[in-house]
Amino acid sequence: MANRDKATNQLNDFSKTQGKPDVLTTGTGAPVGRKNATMTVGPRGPVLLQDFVFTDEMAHFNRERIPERVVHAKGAGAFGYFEVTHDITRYCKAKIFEHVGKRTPMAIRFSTVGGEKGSADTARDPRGFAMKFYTEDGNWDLVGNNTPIFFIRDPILFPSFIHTQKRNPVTNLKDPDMFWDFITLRPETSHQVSFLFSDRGTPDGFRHMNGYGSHTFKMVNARGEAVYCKFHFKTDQGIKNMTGSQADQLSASDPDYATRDLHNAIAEGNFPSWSAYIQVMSFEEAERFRWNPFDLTKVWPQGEFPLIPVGRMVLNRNPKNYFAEVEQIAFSPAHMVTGIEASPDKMLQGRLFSYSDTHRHRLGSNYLQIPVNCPFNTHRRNYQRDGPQCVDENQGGAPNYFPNSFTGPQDDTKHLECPFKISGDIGRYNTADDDNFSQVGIFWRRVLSPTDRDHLIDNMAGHLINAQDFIQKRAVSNFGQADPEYGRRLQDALNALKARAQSGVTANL
Ligand code: HDE
Repeated sequence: MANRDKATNQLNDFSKTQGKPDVLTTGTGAPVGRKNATMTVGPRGPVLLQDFVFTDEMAHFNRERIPERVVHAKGAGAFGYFEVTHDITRYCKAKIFEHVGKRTPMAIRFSTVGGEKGSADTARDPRGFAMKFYTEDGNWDLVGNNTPIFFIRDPILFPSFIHTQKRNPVTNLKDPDMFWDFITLRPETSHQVSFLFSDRGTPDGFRHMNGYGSHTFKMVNARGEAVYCKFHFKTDQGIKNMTGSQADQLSASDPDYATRDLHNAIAEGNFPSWSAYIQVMSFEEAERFRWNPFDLTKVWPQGEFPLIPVGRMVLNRNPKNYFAEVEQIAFSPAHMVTGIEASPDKMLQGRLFSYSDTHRHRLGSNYLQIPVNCPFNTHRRNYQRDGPQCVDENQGGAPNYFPNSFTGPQDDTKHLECPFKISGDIGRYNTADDDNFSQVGIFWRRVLSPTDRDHLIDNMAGHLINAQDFIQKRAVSNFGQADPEYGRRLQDALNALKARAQSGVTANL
């Protein structure tokens, strides 16, 4: 018998937990006499419209698919807890950080970005790292990636950027011209693109990579004092990446490699964990900082803003049902709790609108009533009522208006957001020429090892060679501004690929 890992053995393991099979029923709970025979006139006759067993089954089958996520369609989920290991109440009053030892149940979904729901989870792509903490003050979603930065710094570019990561609207094929035309016309992408084409762009599964909130957020303590912060989740399993060729092979031989690896690790009791840290910046430091501290294409130097330990995240349960708990889980950066607030980061601000909007499209206006999205560690008490797929008690007999004199839920000023002063002229500020290359140069010279640099050049040239020459030239110029060696080596690699292709052509003459 082939290697029967825990994932392969799921049905065996399930059936061992069951007694005798339940009676089969229709969707209405009516027991079914014979499942595998449609009701007909005589054995050869036509089917009767009265066959509810058939129409009930077929009608539901026709409606099984919901829209996949417009990005991050392929993903894997797990459940566990967040445990506080260090006191950060000097910065944050959020219940999740209340005291050392406190545990908060949580859910996570790892994902790729550009591929469709059935694509390979070993693709060269950032990895989604979306966490939902079921706190007593409601659900807190920290919807991050495995990179501390992102391609762009202005949200209005996102739909166009994603279009270039997907398929050409005519050929329905991935298109290197689209990909590199946008990337090279928007040089702020250079930092994340360098990360993407290094071996960090092909992590070995989901357990051996870090996670980041990426954005700057705001933390508020019990005295109403606020600081800016960033969140880091460092894998306790150690970083492990694949080379481009290893990832390519797995994309063909086992496109669900990362999903399977996560499932088996948890099923075997080998619970993956991450150590959580924050970086903190005061409002005064932010005011004086030498670049925009809310610029998502840049990191905060850890030499200036050291990592402060907070806690650990442990994943110890697989989903009971993928569609119920992973396809339907709905994260939003706007799902914040008392003590955690948004910073002026434009990309975060853009996301605050987008996620709940996309869930209402994909899951319906009552998506927060779906069990995995329910704030089960507290309860939802408000004046929202009705709407399609309203499946809970719709808040029973409580008044559906506010204010009221009949014990409807009341607001409480202790949960007021932290006031802050801000001023400026309203305008559409072009950020294209903010510093796009300094941190890319540091990444190239100080963060990457010599082997990492070799792999980055090979991976990037192998993809860029398929774009048109004028686009290749623009790419070489951009990366050359980050570091002259970076640009030169990329050009050399492109020349070598062209020479090899040429010799292949002449050899065939
Ligand atoms: Fe997303 N992103 N995003 N994104 N994102 C979505 O919401 C969006 C960005 C991230 O496992 C969508 O449910 C905008 C940064 C993850 O279910 C959508 C912008 C980061 C996931 C959306 C960004 C992320 C998503 C599509 C630019 C890391 C998967 C499906 C302003 C910090 C969550 C959905 C899951 C999913 C919008 C950029 C991470 C369309 C507008 C930056 C991990 O709402």
